[in-house]
Amino acid sequence: MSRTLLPYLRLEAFPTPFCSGCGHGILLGAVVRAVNKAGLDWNKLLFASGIGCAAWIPSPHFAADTLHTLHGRPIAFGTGAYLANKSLKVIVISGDGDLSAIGGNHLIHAARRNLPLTVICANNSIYGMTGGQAAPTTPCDAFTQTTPWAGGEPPFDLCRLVEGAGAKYIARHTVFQIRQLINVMSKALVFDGFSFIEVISPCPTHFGKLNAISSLGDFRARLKEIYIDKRRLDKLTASERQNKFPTGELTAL
Ligand SMILES: Cc1ncc(C[n+]2csc(CCOP(=O)(O)OP(=O)(O)O)c2C)c(N)n1
Ligand SMILES: [Mg+2]
Repeated sequence: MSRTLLPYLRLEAFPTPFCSGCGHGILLGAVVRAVNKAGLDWNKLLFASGIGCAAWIPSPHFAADTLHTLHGRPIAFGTGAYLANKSLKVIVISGDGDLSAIGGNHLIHAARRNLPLTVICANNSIYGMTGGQAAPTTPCDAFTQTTPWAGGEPPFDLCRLVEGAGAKYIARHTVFQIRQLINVMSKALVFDGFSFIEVISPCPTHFGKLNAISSLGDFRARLKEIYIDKRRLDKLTASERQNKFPTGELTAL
């Protein structure tokens, strides 16, 4: 992190609680860079998160106002804060479980109502903090603590979910695509209306261990197979596109 960005971090909160190889730390750095790139005033930001590993990204690490709330409820808290003070820029950062399982209704209705929030979903395909249970984002063939037989249920495509609900700025990247990720996040942060960024983040401790992905290099290779630039994906046949997800700026209306 460059010296000019250090004032935006609470240095006494480091090192982060994230496991070795977890993508959430990369996302933490990317958010700081994206806020800086977007030219936002840190004194007018409110970061809201729920409960989970991802919810620790803003709080306690960012030197801004942060609300570390209840599981599934960061959008509700963020909406209330915005209504009380419309000069705030509210940025929700939370996990896939938090935002699409227990908090799934808040997510789709925030998109439908075009609330002026930026929601950044750290999707590690699992409930990380509670020990690796299946989430609505867990691929069918993945093993988890609660699906030891794999062959589970089909996952949500979170970007299509919020698109269907009416979101007008939607993008997805993995934490391995750091420049692209910072770029779309900085655009989302100044978008006039609801914006949604899905960030694919590896969880070596639970997802990796249960699915025999032993190194970060293996994670990267696996994610490269699944998350493909939307222009490249569009050229594949329907059967080749199965179980693959587009990356990039997916909707910008
Ligand atoms: C009402 C309620 N239900 C369940 C929990 C337990 N719980 C805490 S975090 C979590 C899941 C976290 O998964 P995710 O949001 O994907 O974040 P990650 O840890 O994977 O980053 C659950 C089920 C809780 N704290 N509160
Ligand atoms: Mg998760």
